[in-house]
Amino acid sequence: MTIRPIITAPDPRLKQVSEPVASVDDELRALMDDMLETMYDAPGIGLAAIQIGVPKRVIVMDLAREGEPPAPQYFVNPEITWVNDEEVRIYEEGCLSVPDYYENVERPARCGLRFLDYDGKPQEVACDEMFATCIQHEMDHLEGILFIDHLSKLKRDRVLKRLLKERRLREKELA
Ligand code: GNR
Ligand code: NI
Repeated sequence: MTIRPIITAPDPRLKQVSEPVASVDDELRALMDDMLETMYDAPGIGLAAIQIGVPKRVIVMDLAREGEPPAPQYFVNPEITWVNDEEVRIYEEGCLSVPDYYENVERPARCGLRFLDYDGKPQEVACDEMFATCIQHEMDHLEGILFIDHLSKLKRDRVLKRLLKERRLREKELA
């Protein structure tokens, strides 16, 4: 397993729409293993493949709390089958591709999810609470959408400007 670099905004790769996976084979499982290790190292609770530059519809997640045993979850070709628009959940989100920024995002509180698991077996589950928030955040990544795209243009432009400035500084220090 390998920890891979995480791409940060504003990077055009994060705007790509990811492609469906043709088959869940050992090569894909190796990618999912790398994603999980990268996510744990960050640390984060979810990661979409595009965040390490791979435009495939693959997500890993672990919502175990501190002190609980690890609970890795793998989602290949995930599809939201239904959302409950009546009930929303507001959560202060962050993203490994938008470092050091947190803001409230409102999303449907519950949704259904269909996907292939680590073994390529079809699964269907109902999501609520943190699972619902996180899976919708990750599904957005597969469409090239970041959580800051749900905020006002003012807030989005402010954080993107700061990230660009930080990148230029890093590049200058390396030169
Ligand atoms: O680690 C993460 N925490 C988080 C917190 C609130 C809502 C979503 C997330 S996902 C994020 C990791 C990440 O960027 N996944 O794409
Ligand atoms: Ni994210």
